[in-house]
Amino acid sequence: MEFPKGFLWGGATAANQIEGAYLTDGKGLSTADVITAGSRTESREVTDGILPGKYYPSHEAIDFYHRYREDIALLKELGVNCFRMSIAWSRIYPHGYDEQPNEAGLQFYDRVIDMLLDAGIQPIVTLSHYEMPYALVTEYGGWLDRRCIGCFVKYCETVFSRYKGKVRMWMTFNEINAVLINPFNAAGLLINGGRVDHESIDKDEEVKYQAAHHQFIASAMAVKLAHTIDPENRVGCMVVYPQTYAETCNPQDVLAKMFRTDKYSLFSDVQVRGYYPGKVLAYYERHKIRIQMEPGDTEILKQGVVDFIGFSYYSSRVESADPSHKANQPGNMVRGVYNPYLPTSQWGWQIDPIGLRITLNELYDRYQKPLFIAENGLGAADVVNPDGSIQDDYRIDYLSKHLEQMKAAIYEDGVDLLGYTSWGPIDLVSVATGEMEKRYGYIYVDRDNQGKGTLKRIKKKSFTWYQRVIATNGACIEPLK
Ligand code: BGP
Repeated sequence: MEFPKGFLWGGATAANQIEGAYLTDGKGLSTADVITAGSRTESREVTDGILPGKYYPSHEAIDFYHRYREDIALLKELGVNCFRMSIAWSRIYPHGYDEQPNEAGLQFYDRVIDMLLDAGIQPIVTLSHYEMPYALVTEYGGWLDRRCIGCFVKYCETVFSRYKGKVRMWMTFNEINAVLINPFNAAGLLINGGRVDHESIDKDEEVKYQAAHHQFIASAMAVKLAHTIDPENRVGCMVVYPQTYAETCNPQDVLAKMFRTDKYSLFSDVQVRGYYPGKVLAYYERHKIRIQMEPGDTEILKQGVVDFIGFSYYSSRVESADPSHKANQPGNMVRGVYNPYLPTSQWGWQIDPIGLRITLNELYDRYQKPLFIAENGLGAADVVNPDGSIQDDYRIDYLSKHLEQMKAAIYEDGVDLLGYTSWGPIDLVSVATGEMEKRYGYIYVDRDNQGKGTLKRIKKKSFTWYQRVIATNGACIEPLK
Protein backbone atom coordinates (compact mmCIF):
# COMPACT_ATOMS: atom_id res chain seq x y z
CA MET A 1 0.00 0.00 0.00
CA GLU A 2 1.17 3.49 -0.84
CA PHE A 3 1.37 6.43 1.55
CA PRO A 4 -1.44 9.01 1.22
CA LYS A 5 -1.44 11.10 -1.93
CA GLY A 6 0.67 14.25 -1.56
CA PHE A 7 2.77 12.75 1.24
CA LEU A 8 5.94 14.78 1.74
CA TRP A 9 9.16 12.78 1.31
CA GLY A 10 12.43 14.46 2.04
CA GLY A 11 15.48 14.89 4.18
CA ALA A 12 16.30 17.31 6.99
CA THR A 13 19.34 19.46 7.67
CA ALA A 14 20.39 22.49 9.70
CA ALA A 15 22.39 25.45 8.39
CA ASN A 16 25.23 25.18 10.90
CA GLN A 17 25.66 21.45 10.27
CA ILE A 18 26.05 21.76 6.49
CA GLU A 19 26.81 25.26 5.25
CA GLY A 20 30.25 26.17 6.58
CA ALA A 21 31.33 29.63 5.30
CA TYR A 22 30.74 30.80 8.85
CA LEU A 23 31.87 34.38 8.25
CA THR A 24 31.36 34.65 4.51
CA ASP A 25 29.38 37.44 2.83
CA GLY A 26 28.69 39.32 6.04
CA LYS A 27 27.45 36.46 8.19
CA GLY A 28 27.88 37.07 11.92
CA LEU A 29 29.09 34.54 14.45
CA SER A 30 26.36 32.23 15.63
CA THR A 31 26.19 30.25 18.83
CA ALA A 32 26.95 27.09 16.83
CA ASP A 33 30.25 28.62 15.71
CA VAL A 34 31.73 28.66 19.22
CA ILE A 35 31.18 24.96 19.92
CA THR A 36 34.28 22.79 19.50
CA ALA A 37 34.33 19.23 18.21
CA GLY A 38 33.95 16.46 20.78
CA SER A 39 33.79 12.71 20.44
CA ARG A 40 31.78 9.74 21.67
CA THR A 41 33.49 10.06 25.03
CA GLU A 42 34.47 13.72 25.24
CA SER A 43 31.83 16.45 25.31
CA ARG A 44 31.89 19.45 23.05
CA GLU A 45 33.00 22.72 24.61
CA VAL A 46 31.42 26.15 24.32
CA THR A 47 34.29 28.63 24.17
CA ASP A 48 34.36 32.33 24.91
CA GLY A 49 34.43 33.41 21.26
CA ILE A 50 36.72 31.63 18.81
CA LEU A 51 39.92 30.42 20.44
CA PRO A 52 43.10 29.69 18.47
CA GLY A 53 44.11 26.06 18.25
CA LYS A 54 40.57 24.74 18.73
CA TYR A 55 38.60 22.96 16.03
CA TYR A 56 35.05 24.15 15.33
CA PRO A 57 33.25 21.86 12.87
CA SER A 58 30.56 24.39 11.86
CA HIS A 59 33.14 26.70 10.29
CA GLU A 60 33.43 24.58 7.18
CA ALA A 61 30.95 21.76 7.81
CA ILE A 62 30.34 20.10 4.41
CA ASP A 63 30.67 23.40 2.55
CA PHE A 64 27.07 23.37 1.32
CA TYR A 65 27.44 27.14 0.98
CA HIS A 66 29.62 26.62 -2.09
CA ARG A 67 28.40 23.18 -3.16
CA TYR A 68 24.62 23.57 -2.91
CA ARG A 69 24.21 23.18 -6.68
CA GLU A 70 25.76 19.72 -6.67
CA ASP A 71 23.88 18.75 -3.51
CA ILE A 72 20.48 19.90 -4.74
CA ALA A 73 21.10 18.07 -8.03
CA LEU A 74 21.69 14.90 -5.98
CA LEU A 75 18.51 15.51 -3.98
CA LYS A 76 16.63 15.86 -7.23
CA GLU A 77 18.06 12.57 -8.42
CA LEU A 78 17.01 11.03 -5.10
CA GLY A 79 13.48 12.11 -5.95
CA VAL A 80 12.56 13.98 -2.75
CA ASN A 81 9.62 16.38 -3.02
CA CYS A 82 10.62 18.43 0.04
CA PHE A 83 13.78 19.47 1.85
CA ARG A 84 13.91 20.61 5.46
CA MET A 85 16.62 23.23 5.83
CA SER A 86 17.20 26.05 8.26
CA ILE A 87 18.11 29.64 7.66
CA ALA A 88 21.08 30.82 9.72
CA TRP A 89 19.62 33.83 11.52
CA SER A 90 23.15 35.31 11.75
CA ARG A 91 23.44 35.34 7.93
CA ILE A 92 20.41 37.62 7.80
CA TYR A 93 20.96 39.68 10.96
CA PRO A 94 24.65 39.20 11.85
CA HIS A 95 24.23 40.46 15.42
CA GLY A 96 20.55 39.77 15.80
CA TYR A 97 19.69 43.38 16.63
CA ASP A 98 20.94 45.03 13.40
CA GLU A 99 18.80 47.71 11.78
CA GLN A 100 19.00 46.29 8.26
CA PRO A 101 19.24 42.71 7.03
CA ASN A 102 22.36 41.48 5.30
CA GLU A 103 21.46 41.41 1.62
CA ALA A 104 24.24 38.98 0.68
CA GLY A 105 22.91 36.46 3.20
CA LEU A 106 19.42 36.73 1.76
CA GLN A 107 20.81 36.30 -1.74
CA PHE A 108 22.38 33.00 -0.75
CA TYR A 109 19.00 31.65 0.37
CA ASP A 110 17.37 33.13 -2.76
CA ARG A 111 19.69 30.94 -4.83
CA VAL A 112 19.13 27.82 -2.73
CA ILE A 113 15.35 28.19 -2.56
CA ASP A 114 15.01 28.97 -6.26
CA MET A 115 17.12 26.01 -7.20
CA LEU A 116 15.07 23.71 -4.94
CA LEU A 117 11.84 24.96 -6.49
CA ASP A 118 13.24 24.48 -10.00
CA ALA A 119 14.04 20.91 -9.01
CA GLY A 120 10.46 20.34 -7.86
CA ILE A 121 11.50 20.27 -4.20
CA GLN A 122 9.46 22.19 -1.65
CA PRO A 123 11.64 23.93 0.96
CA ILE A 124 10.51 23.50 4.57
CA VAL A 125 12.35 26.05 6.67
CA THR A 126 13.27 25.98 10.35
CA LEU A 127 13.78 29.53 11.56
CA SER A 128 16.16 28.71 14.40
CA HIS A 129 17.83 25.34 14.37
CA TYR A 130 20.13 25.25 17.39
CA GLU A 131 21.65 28.64 16.69
CA MET A 132 21.15 32.33 17.19
CA PRO A 133 23.45 35.31 16.59
CA TYR A 134 26.23 35.03 19.17
CA ALA A 135 26.00 38.76 19.95
CA LEU A 136 22.57 38.10 21.46
CA VAL A 137 24.30 35.83 23.97
CA THR A 138 27.27 38.07 24.79
CA GLU A 139 25.17 41.24 24.96
CA TYR A 140 21.72 40.06 26.07
CA GLY A 141 22.37 36.69 27.72
CA GLY A 142 20.36 34.67 25.20
CA TRP A 143 16.63 33.97 25.37
CA LEU A 144 16.43 34.85 29.05
CA ASP A 145 16.26 38.44 27.79
CA ARG A 146 12.87 39.44 26.44
CA ARG A 147 14.47 41.70 23.81
CA CYS A 148 15.28 38.55 21.81
CA ILE A 149 11.59 38.32 20.92
CA GLY A 150 11.65 41.56 18.94
CA CYS A 151 14.87 40.58 17.16
CA PHE A 152 13.46 37.18 16.20
CA VAL A 153 10.16 38.53 14.95
CA LYS A 154 11.93 41.12 12.84
CA TYR A 155 14.07 38.39 11.30
CA CYS A 156 10.93 36.32 10.66
CA GLU A 157 9.23 39.24 8.97
CA THR A 158 12.24 39.65 6.66
CA VAL A 159 12.27 36.03 5.54
CA PHE A 160 8.48 35.55 5.44
CA SER A 161 8.23 38.55 3.11
CA ARG A 162 11.22 37.61 1.00
CA TYR A 163 10.09 34.02 0.47
CA LYS A 164 6.38 34.68 0.20
CA GLY A 165 4.87 32.23 -2.28
CA LYS A 166 8.10 30.21 -2.32
CA VAL A 167 8.30 28.76 1.18
CA ARG A 168 4.95 27.64 2.55
CA MET A 169 5.98 25.44 5.47
CA TRP A 170 7.97 26.71 8.43
CA MET A 171 9.01 25.52 11.87
CA THR A 172 9.93 28.00 14.56
CA PHE A 173 12.45 26.55 17.06
CA ASN A 174 14.15 23.22 16.51
CA GLU A 175 13.60 20.83 19.43
CA ILE A 176 12.42 23.69 21.61
CA ASN A 177 12.15 21.38 24.62
CA ALA A 178 15.84 20.46 24.42
CA VAL A 179 16.50 23.58 26.53
CA LEU A 180 16.05 21.27 29.52
CA ILE A 181 19.38 19.57 28.92
CA ASN A 182 20.99 21.59 26.15
CA PRO A 183 20.29 25.20 27.12
CA PHE A 184 23.04 26.76 25.01
CA ASN A 185 22.05 25.16 21.71
CA ALA A 186 18.36 25.63 22.29
CA ALA A 187 18.26 29.07 23.89
CA GLY A 188 21.75 30.61 24.11
CA LEU A 189 21.89 30.08 27.88
CA LEU A 190 25.34 29.66 29.37
CA ILE A 191 24.22 27.41 32.22
CA ASN A 192 26.92 24.92 33.18
CA GLY A 193 29.34 26.55 30.73
CA GLY A 194 26.93 25.76 27.90
CA ARG A 195 27.68 22.05 28.10
CA VAL A 196 25.02 19.46 27.43
CA ASP A 197 24.21 17.95 30.81
CA HIS A 198 21.99 14.91 30.92
CA GLU A 199 21.69 15.06 34.69
CA SER A 200 20.47 18.63 34.63
CA ILE A 201 16.90 18.20 33.46
CA ASP A 202 15.47 19.23 36.82
CA LYS A 203 18.04 21.96 37.53
CA ASP A 204 17.94 25.73 36.87
CA GLU A 205 14.33 25.36 35.90
CA GLU A 206 13.26 28.94 36.43
CA VAL A 207 15.86 30.23 33.97
CA LYS A 208 15.08 27.57 31.37
CA TYR A 209 11.31 28.03 31.56
CA GLN A 210 11.65 31.80 31.48
CA ALA A 211 13.74 31.56 28.28
CA ALA A 212 11.18 29.07 26.93
CA HIS A 213 8.38 31.51 27.70
CA HIS A 214 10.11 34.13 25.57
CA GLN A 215 10.44 31.58 22.78
CA PHE A 216 6.76 30.66 23.10
CA ILE A 217 5.81 34.30 22.67
CA ALA A 218 8.26 34.74 19.78
CA SER A 219 6.94 31.58 18.12
CA ALA A 220 3.30 32.64 18.55
CA MET A 221 4.04 36.08 17.10
CA ALA A 222 5.85 34.45 14.20
CA VAL A 223 2.90 32.15 13.49
CA LYS A 224 0.48 35.07 13.43
CA LEU A 225 2.81 37.09 11.22
CA ALA A 226 3.32 34.19 8.80
CA HIS A 227 -0.45 33.82 8.41
CA THR A 228 -0.87 37.56 7.89
CA ILE A 229 1.86 37.81 5.27
CA ASP A 230 0.62 34.75 3.40
CA PRO A 231 -2.52 32.88 4.46
CA GLU A 232 -1.08 29.85 2.66
CA ASN A 233 1.75 29.59 5.19
CA ARG A 234 1.66 26.66 7.59
CA VAL A 235 3.84 26.91 10.67
CA GLY A 236 4.73 24.09 13.01
CA CYS A 237 6.47 23.68 16.30
CA MET A 238 9.35 21.20 16.48
CA VAL A 239 9.94 19.10 19.57
CA VAL A 240 12.19 16.23 20.47
CA TYR A 241 9.89 13.37 21.43
CA PRO A 242 11.72 10.97 23.68
CA GLN A 243 9.16 8.18 23.75
CA THR A 244 9.24 7.00 27.35
CA TYR A 245 8.33 3.62 28.84
CA ALA A 246 7.90 2.77 32.50
CA GLU A 247 10.59 0.35 33.65
CA THR A 248 7.99 -1.97 35.22
CA CYS A 249 4.26 -2.06 35.85
CA ASN A 250 4.88 -0.82 39.39
CA PRO A 251 2.60 2.25 39.58
CA GLN A 252 5.56 4.25 40.90
CA ASP A 253 7.41 3.64 37.64
CA VAL A 254 4.30 4.46 35.64
CA LEU A 255 3.90 7.72 37.53
CA ALA A 256 7.56 8.59 36.97
CA LYS A 257 7.07 7.93 33.25
CA MET A 258 4.00 10.17 33.21
CA PHE A 259 5.84 13.04 34.88
CA ARG A 260 8.73 12.78 32.41
CA THR A 261 6.42 12.70 29.40
CA ASP A 262 4.51 15.72 30.71
CA LYS A 263 7.73 17.59 31.23
CA TYR A 264 8.83 17.14 27.64
CA SER A 265 5.31 17.76 26.34
CA LEU A 266 4.87 21.05 28.18
CA PHE A 267 6.44 22.86 25.24
CA SER A 268 4.16 21.48 22.54
CA ASP A 269 1.23 21.80 24.95
CA VAL A 270 1.72 25.58 25.02
CA GLN A 271 2.51 25.93 21.31
CA VAL A 272 -0.34 23.73 20.11
CA ARG A 273 -3.03 24.67 22.60
CA GLY A 274 -2.14 28.32 22.94
CA TYR A 275 -2.09 28.42 26.72
CA TYR A 276 -0.29 26.94 29.71
CA PRO A 277 -2.35 23.92 30.77
CA GLY A 278 -3.30 23.72 34.46
CA LYS A 279 -0.93 20.83 34.93
CA VAL A 280 2.01 23.01 33.96
CA LEU A 281 0.96 25.89 36.16
CA ALA A 282 0.58 23.47 39.06
CA TYR A 283 4.09 22.17 38.39
CA TYR A 284 5.49 25.71 38.41
CA GLU A 285 3.66 26.39 41.66
CA ARG A 286 4.88 23.20 43.31
CA HIS A 287 8.49 23.89 42.31
CA LYS A 288 8.33 27.62 43.06
CA ILE A 289 9.09 28.52 39.46
CA ARG A 290 8.14 32.15 38.89
CA ILE A 291 7.83 33.18 35.24
CA GLN A 292 7.71 36.84 34.31
CA MET A 293 4.82 37.27 31.91
CA GLU A 294 3.60 40.54 30.50
CA PRO A 295 0.04 41.69 30.07
CA GLY A 296 -0.98 40.60 26.60
CA ASP A 297 1.09 37.40 26.63
CA THR A 298 -1.98 35.23 27.15
CA GLU A 299 -3.63 36.75 24.09
CA ILE A 300 -0.47 36.38 21.98
CA LEU A 301 -0.21 32.68 22.82
CA LYS A 302 -3.85 32.15 21.97
CA GLN A 303 -3.52 33.85 18.60
CA GLY A 304 -0.36 32.04 17.57
CA VAL A 305 -1.13 28.34 17.84
CA VAL A 306 0.83 26.21 15.41
CA ASP A 307 -0.72 24.47 12.41
CA PHE A 308 1.09 21.17 12.78
CA ILE A 309 3.42 19.33 15.13
CA GLY A 310 6.91 18.63 13.85
CA PHE A 311 8.98 16.25 15.93
CA SER A 312 12.17 14.26 15.91
CA TYR A 313 12.21 10.58 16.77
CA TYR A 314 15.33 8.45 16.86
CA SER A 315 14.89 6.12 19.82
CA SER A 316 12.87 5.50 22.95
CA ARG A 317 13.88 5.57 26.60
CA VAL A 318 12.95 4.01 29.89
CA GLU A 319 12.07 5.79 33.11
CA SER A 320 12.43 4.28 36.55
CA ALA A 321 11.22 5.54 39.92
CA ASP A 322 14.17 3.80 41.55
CA PRO A 323 17.04 6.30 41.84
CA SER A 324 19.57 3.46 41.98
CA HIS A 325 18.64 2.51 38.40
CA LYS A 326 20.95 4.80 36.54
CA ALA A 327 19.67 6.56 33.44
CA ASN A 328 22.93 6.28 31.52
CA GLN A 329 21.71 4.81 28.26
CA PRO A 330 22.31 7.54 25.65
CA GLY A 331 19.75 8.71 23.11
CA ASN A 332 18.93 11.82 21.13
CA MET A 333 19.47 14.50 23.79
CA VAL A 334 17.89 12.40 26.50
CA ARG A 335 19.16 9.46 28.52
CA GLY A 336 17.21 6.63 30.07
CA VAL A 337 17.56 3.26 31.74
CA TYR A 338 18.72 0.42 29.46
CA ASN A 339 15.90 -1.39 27.66
CA PRO A 340 16.76 -5.11 27.40
CA TYR A 341 14.26 -5.64 24.56
CA LEU A 342 15.93 -3.33 22.05
CA PRO A 343 19.15 -3.33 20.02
CA THR A 344 21.48 -0.33 20.21
CA SER A 345 23.26 1.68 17.53
CA GLN A 346 27.03 2.15 17.44
CA TRP A 347 26.50 5.36 19.38
CA GLY A 348 24.42 3.55 21.99
CA TRP A 349 20.99 4.84 20.95
CA GLN A 350 18.35 2.14 21.31
CA ILE A 351 16.52 1.28 18.11
CA ASP A 352 12.74 1.09 18.46
CA PRO A 353 10.57 1.36 15.34
CA ILE A 354 7.39 0.39 17.22
CA GLY A 355 8.08 3.34 19.52
CA LEU A 356 7.51 5.58 16.50
CA ARG A 357 4.02 4.15 15.99
CA ILE A 358 3.28 4.68 19.69
CA THR A 359 4.62 8.23 19.47
CA LEU A 360 2.47 9.07 16.44
CA ASN A 361 -0.57 7.79 18.30
CA GLU A 362 0.25 9.61 21.52
CA LEU A 363 0.86 12.93 19.80
CA TYR A 364 -2.21 12.66 17.63
CA ASP A 365 -4.40 11.69 20.58
CA ARG A 366 -3.02 14.56 22.65
CA TYR A 367 -3.46 17.29 20.03
CA GLN A 368 -5.61 16.13 17.10
CA LYS A 369 -3.50 18.14 14.68
CA PRO A 370 -1.46 16.97 11.68
CA LEU A 371 1.97 15.57 12.48
CA PHE A 372 5.24 15.86 10.64
CA ILE A 373 8.25 13.62 11.28
CA ALA A 374 10.95 16.24 11.00
CA GLU A 375 13.85 13.92 11.88
CA ASN A 376 14.53 10.20 12.14
CA GLY A 377 17.58 8.18 11.17
CA LEU A 378 20.54 6.06 12.10
CA GLY A 379 23.95 7.56 12.88
CA ALA A 380 26.55 4.98 11.86
CA ALA A 381 30.18 4.75 10.77
CA ASP A 382 30.19 3.87 7.06
CA VAL A 383 32.98 2.14 5.17
CA VAL A 384 33.94 3.03 1.61
CA ASN A 385 34.87 -0.22 -0.11
CA PRO A 386 37.86 -0.42 -2.49
CA ASP A 387 35.40 -0.30 -5.42
CA GLY A 388 33.97 2.97 -4.04
CA SER A 389 30.65 1.46 -2.93
CA ILE A 390 29.08 1.95 0.50
CA GLN A 391 26.87 -0.94 1.58
CA ASP A 392 24.82 0.63 4.36
CA ASP A 393 22.24 -2.14 4.74
CA TYR A 394 21.98 -1.39 8.50
CA ARG A 395 20.65 2.10 7.64
CA ILE A 396 18.15 0.72 5.14
CA ASP A 397 17.02 -1.80 7.74
CA TYR A 398 16.52 0.93 10.38
CA LEU A 399 14.63 3.25 8.05
CA SER A 400 12.42 0.62 6.41
CA LYS A 401 11.30 -0.66 9.82
CA HIS A 402 10.34 2.88 10.85
CA LEU A 403 8.42 3.44 7.61
CA GLU A 404 6.51 0.22 8.23
CA GLN A 405 5.36 1.55 11.61
CA MET A 406 4.38 4.88 10.06
CA LYS A 407 2.16 3.03 7.61
CA ALA A 408 0.52 1.16 10.47
CA ALA A 409 -0.08 4.43 12.32
CA ILE A 410 -1.66 6.01 9.25
CA TYR A 411 -3.79 3.13 8.01
CA GLU A 412 -4.52 1.09 11.13
CA ASP A 413 -4.64 3.87 13.73
CA GLY A 414 -5.92 6.81 11.67
CA VAL A 415 -3.08 9.21 12.40
CA ASP A 416 -2.83 12.31 10.18
CA LEU A 417 0.80 12.38 9.05
CA LEU A 418 1.90 15.04 6.56
CA GLY A 419 5.40 13.93 5.78
CA TYR A 420 8.76 12.49 6.65
CA THR A 421 12.19 14.11 6.42
CA SER A 422 14.85 11.67 7.53
CA TRP A 423 17.77 13.32 9.25
CA GLY A 424 20.83 14.22 7.20
CA PRO A 425 20.11 12.94 3.66
CA ILE A 426 23.70 13.96 3.09
CA ASP A 427 26.34 13.32 5.80
CA LEU A 428 26.75 16.31 8.09
CA VAL A 429 28.22 17.41 11.40
CA SER A 430 26.76 15.68 14.46
CA VAL A 431 25.19 17.92 17.07
CA ALA A 432 25.93 15.75 20.06
CA THR A 433 29.57 15.00 19.32
CA GLY A 434 30.63 17.37 16.53
CA GLU A 435 31.86 14.35 14.59
CA MET A 436 31.56 13.90 10.82
CA GLU A 437 31.99 10.16 11.06
CA LYS A 438 28.62 9.66 12.72
CA ARG A 439 26.84 9.53 9.40
CA TYR A 440 23.15 9.60 8.53
CA GLY A 441 23.21 10.24 4.80
CA TYR A 442 22.11 8.56 1.62
CA ILE A 443 25.00 10.59 0.26
CA TYR A 444 28.47 10.13 1.73
CA VAL A 445 30.75 13.14 2.22
CA ASP A 446 34.49 12.54 2.26
CA ARG A 447 35.41 14.40 5.42
CA ASP A 448 36.63 13.07 8.75
CA ASN A 449 36.37 14.13 12.38
CA GLN A 450 39.45 16.32 12.09
CA GLY A 451 38.05 18.16 9.08
CA LYS A 452 40.25 16.36 6.55
CA GLY A 453 39.02 14.95 3.24
CA THR A 454 38.14 15.99 -0.29
CA LEU A 455 34.45 16.73 0.48
CA LYS A 456 33.60 14.50 -2.48
CA ARG A 457 30.01 13.23 -2.48
CA ILE A 458 29.32 9.49 -3.06
CA LYS A 459 25.92 7.81 -3.29
CA LYS A 460 25.42 4.98 -0.81
CA LYS A 461 23.31 1.85 -1.28
CA SER A 462 20.57 3.53 0.78
CA PHE A 463 20.34 6.21 -1.94
CA THR A 464 18.93 3.63 -4.36
CA TRP A 465 16.64 2.27 -1.66
CA TYR A 466 15.16 5.68 -0.72
CA GLN A 467 14.84 6.57 -4.40
CA ARG A 468 12.61 3.53 -4.85
CA VAL A 469 10.63 4.29 -1.67
CA ILE A 470 9.80 7.76 -2.95
CA ALA A 471 9.18 6.72 -6.55
CA THR A 472 6.56 4.23 -5.31
CA ASN A 473 5.16 6.71 -2.75
CA GLY A 474 6.14 4.27 -0.04
CA ALA A 475 4.51 1.20 -1.60
CA CYS A 476 7.96 -0.41 -1.75
CA ILE A 477 9.80 0.05 1.53
CA GLU A 478 11.46 -3.36 1.83
CA PRO A 479 15.25 -3.48 1.98
CA LEU A 480 17.08 -3.99 -1.31
CA LYS A 481 18.38 -7.49 -2.07
C1 BGP B 1 18.64 16.33 16.74
C2 BGP B 1 19.00 17.64 16.11
C3 BGP B 1 19.70 17.54 14.81
C4 BGP B 1 20.59 16.31 14.64
C5 BGP B 1 20.05 15.07 15.28
C6 BGP B 1 21.00 13.90 15.35
O1 BGP B 1 18.60 16.48 18.11
O2 BGP B 1 17.84 18.40 15.89
O3 BGP B 1 20.31 18.76 14.53
O4 BGP B 1 21.90 16.54 14.77
O5 BGP B 1 19.57 15.30 16.56
O6 BGP B 1 21.84 14.01 16.46
P1 BGP B 1 23.40 13.87 16.38
O7 BGP B 1 23.82 14.85 15.36
O8 BGP B 1 23.89 14.18 17.72
O9 BGP B 1 23.65 12.46 15.98
